[in-house]
Amino acid sequence: MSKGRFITFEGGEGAGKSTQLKRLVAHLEAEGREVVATREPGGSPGAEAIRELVLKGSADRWSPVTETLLMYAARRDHVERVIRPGLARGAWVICDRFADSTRAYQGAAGGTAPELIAALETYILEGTRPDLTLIFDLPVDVGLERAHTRAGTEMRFESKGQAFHERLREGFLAIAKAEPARCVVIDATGTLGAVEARVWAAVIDRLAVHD
Ligand code: Z5A
Repeated sequence: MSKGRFITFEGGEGAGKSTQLKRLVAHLEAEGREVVATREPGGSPGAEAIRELVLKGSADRWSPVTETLLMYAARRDHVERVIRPGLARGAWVICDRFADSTRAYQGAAGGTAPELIAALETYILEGTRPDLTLIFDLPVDVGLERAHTRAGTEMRFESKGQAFHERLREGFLAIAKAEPARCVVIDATGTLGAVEARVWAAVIDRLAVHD
């Protein structure tokens, strides 16, 4: 059985992750791979129930520490029920947001202590880490403009203001700088086709996809 791979898509609002995730899934399925496309918060029934709680309501409904704990409760369920079983049977698991979103949203932008987040990563993930993380980067105003034009997602985080989103962008770029073996920054400006080509090039380069 071929080895499963775990790829996460990260970045600020409206960076194009969801759109590009579908395109990457199509490329991988065309190569004959089993792909599990999933998302956070959510991805399993229990985690989707927590998503309802955490994404709805006013911007200050939850403190950053409470959000961190809710994200990790959801993540543990998702890892146990979807991510680990998928990887164990050799699937490629492609996840729209994962642990780096907690580091960036609740940590860098929200002010939760990095020590708490690091401890949760250690004890809750127990070694389940992405093989590759694509960090979609674009100017905050462009991302928020794009996010406002798309339908069907919750607005709780978008309403947190420009300074929050600037800290978020810096937080994601700092993660990429600290872990260059795992992370690739994807320039998310330009056409859908141009970004898709950057994503595919990164996956081929880092994961030897044709092996
Ligand atoms: N969150 C957290 O705080 N802590 C955590 O640990 C985790 C999550 C896991 C989930 O929201 C929220 O949870 C998220 C962080 C927080 N904050 N918010 N809001 P979500 O699942 O509802 O949404 P999202 O993950 O933030 O994704 P998004 O903002 O909807 O954007 P996206 O997936 O990156 O982009 P998109 O939907 O593919 O594209 C957005 C629009 O831009 C759409 O109309 C596209 O057609 C358009 N688009 C995409 N690419 C392009 C290009 N290249 N050119 C022009 N237009 C484009």
